[in-house]
Amino acid sequence: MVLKEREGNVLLLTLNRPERLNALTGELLEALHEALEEAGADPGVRALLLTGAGRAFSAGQDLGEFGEEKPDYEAHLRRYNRVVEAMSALEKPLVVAVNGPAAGAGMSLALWGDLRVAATGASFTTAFVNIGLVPDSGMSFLLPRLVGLAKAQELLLLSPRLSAEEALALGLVHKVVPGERLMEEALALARRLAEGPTRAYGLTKKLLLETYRLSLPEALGLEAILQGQAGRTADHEEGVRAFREKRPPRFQGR
Ligand code: LHQ
Repeated sequence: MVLKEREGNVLLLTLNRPERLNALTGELLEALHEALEEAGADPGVRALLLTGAGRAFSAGQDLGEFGEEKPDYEAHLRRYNRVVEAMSALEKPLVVAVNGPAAGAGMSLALWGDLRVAATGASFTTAFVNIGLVPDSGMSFLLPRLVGLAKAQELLLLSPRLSAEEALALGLVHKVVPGERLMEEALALARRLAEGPTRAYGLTKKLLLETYRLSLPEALGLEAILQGQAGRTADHEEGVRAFREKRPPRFQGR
């Protein structure tokens, strides 16, 4: 369901139901959650890369999963929320390589990447209203923060299918590359991040999430607390030493 490959300090995770456009099932979400938790606890993993097998990134919830036995969606969403919480709480950078269509909760998962690279043929559609549902998997939280309220209203109420270039113009992705170069580019980015100051990345992610709901004095206070933590890392010492010695830093992720 989820392929795991290690490349040095980078963990590559691949959603692997290509025959169903990597549509999300309870089983796949469990596997993804487990992989994220494992990666979070493994000091050898310093960056992650998430992509989809085959021609899609993910079509969102597998609409064929439930049949007649449709579960209560509120309960079912706990599986999604565990994944989103694991992605957002991951104290390591997560690159997402959007290789094809990303729809519904599949688009939400793509957006939870800290850096998002798309193939030219990729597309994004919120899809929820098409089947009479509300945004989930953090989409209602993240989308207005990424693109602003007005654009989020449009994307959620009308569900247009955005091309990779349109997604780039909106800031939904950071870079668009030809499909055949997607994994090479995304891996290069993940490798670069895997050589960086892991603790500072983790704390930066935390700040960017937390400060949205804080007042300015609270945000300044949290910055000071987390800067205190970053200031006690070996990587900070190494960064300053390397700067003084006019050489590139050798960060250890500590
Ligand atoms: C699919 C799917 C799919 C099954 C394409 N499932 N088969 C959370 C909790 C609780 C409840 C519900 O929801 C959620 C969160 C959500 O994610 S809700 C949103 C669910 N996703 C969608 O509504 C997306 C539906 N799919 C699409 O909009 C398109 O298929 C996309 C944009 C993903 C891809 O478009 P195309 O590249 O044009 O492919 P296609 O539409 O021709 O689909 C290919 C096949 O895949 C087709 O089957 P077939 O047997 O005709 O070849 C589709 O039926 C199947 N498929 N999405 N989510």
